[in-house]
Amino acid sequence: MTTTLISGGTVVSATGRAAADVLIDGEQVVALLQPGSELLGTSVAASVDRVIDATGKYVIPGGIDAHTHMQLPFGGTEASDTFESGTRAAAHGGTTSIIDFAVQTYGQRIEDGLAAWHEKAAGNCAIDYGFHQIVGDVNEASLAAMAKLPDEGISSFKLFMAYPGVFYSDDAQILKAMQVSRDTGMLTMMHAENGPAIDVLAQQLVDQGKTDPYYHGIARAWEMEEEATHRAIMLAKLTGAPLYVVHVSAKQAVEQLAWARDKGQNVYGETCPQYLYLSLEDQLGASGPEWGSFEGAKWVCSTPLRSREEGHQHSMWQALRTNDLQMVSTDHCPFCMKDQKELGLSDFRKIPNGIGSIEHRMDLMYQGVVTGEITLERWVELTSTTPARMFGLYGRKGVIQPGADADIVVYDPNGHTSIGLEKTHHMNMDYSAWEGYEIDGKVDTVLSRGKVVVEGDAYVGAKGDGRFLKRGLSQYLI
Ligand code: DUC
Ligand code: ZN
Ligand code: ZN
Ligand code: ZN
Repeated sequence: MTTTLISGGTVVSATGRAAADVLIDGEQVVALLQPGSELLGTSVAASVDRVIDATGKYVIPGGIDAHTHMQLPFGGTEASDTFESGTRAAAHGGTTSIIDFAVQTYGQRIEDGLAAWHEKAAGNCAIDYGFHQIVGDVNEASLAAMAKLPDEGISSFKLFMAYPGVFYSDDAQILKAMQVSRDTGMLTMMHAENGPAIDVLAQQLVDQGKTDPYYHGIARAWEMEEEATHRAIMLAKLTGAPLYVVHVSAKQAVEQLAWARDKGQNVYGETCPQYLYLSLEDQLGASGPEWGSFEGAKWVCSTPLRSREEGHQHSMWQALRTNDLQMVSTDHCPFCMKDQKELGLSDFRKIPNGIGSIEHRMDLMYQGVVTGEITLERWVELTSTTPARMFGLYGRKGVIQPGADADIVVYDPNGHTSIGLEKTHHMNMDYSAWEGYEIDGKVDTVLSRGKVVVEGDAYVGAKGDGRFLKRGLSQYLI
């Protein structure tokens, strides 16, 4: 087996940092050593197969993006990244594991939806991958199938309070699914927006001729997120289910989560880079030579971008510091403008919802370290360690310690990353939602289970390197 030493760097964990060399044997970390250590009179560096020089750089556990949608069927089209292109872009950006959402559509058996997802991913991924299960049709057969998912290594499922007629669950269905969550220890993940009310508001806007992308965010008012978050919390309280609210963007939704946590409830939340950096005002002002005011379609996602004037972005950063929100995922759900987003040219409701960010999450969050929003350790915690613990991967992933998979990123704080379609973009999209963003840092080297997959700007891994991750129950359960 190949032995590797990552030498001279600063190893950063969720709880601290130290100068240390990381010794890897095959796929796993075997030791953290004093810099320049010797073994039986010989330097370790001289006795390994390969040395990666990390002098002046950070050595961190590889990023875990716990919310992605490769090849998701949505609005009559399909998310444009395949498991192959999406996981390769992830690797470029320092993410070494994803948890994607297997989909059960309405009328489909969960077993069949899951099998189809395995088929899409198997043999195609650049990095390790796990699944959550979207339950799009809560019925008696689904409830029975859900209870067996932990045996398959799937320890979380997602329900939607939005998208009536597509993925939507009503309160009765949510209650029953949450009882399965309570009984099995599976985490209930919730898309918390009041879909039926949003659909009425959206119809009224369209009837008034307000069809531009901007109105997507007006219809999906923060009150709809706050209300649904509260309802999800109360149903979780009643049933005793552990709850994880996805893509939180409204400060009022965070207040609901903080309130429930203060009362001792097992409730967690994630936000995404778009809710930290981008705003509804940016979307309103967006206009370009090719798409005019339809330019705003690039940032149509749900939950939507929120008003900066109302202070949502500020509140999301704050919640990441105070641990009212525990992690950052991307909700990577890319669509091209051509042929995909443009389906909604005359009606914002027909724009497929989603933003592609999988490649930039580690960089965008590192920029929060540079600007003083979060500490270096919190960066690692939000992007790797907590995702591992939350979704039953910790020990193998999310930490650099003996026995852990050698999923490691060497990150250069003196490097620079210019984000843009013509620059560092590897996602299968014809635009970047992050065009022009400048990051004071750069992914230098990425290892996935001991194998170097990214070196500088070059991808040196292979399709099929990534394996399916059977996950245990959340290590946050009490
Ligand atoms: N939100 C998105 O933006 N895309 C896919 C599904 C979702 O909930
Ligand atoms: Zn969602
Ligand atoms: Zn999603
Ligand atoms: Zn790159």
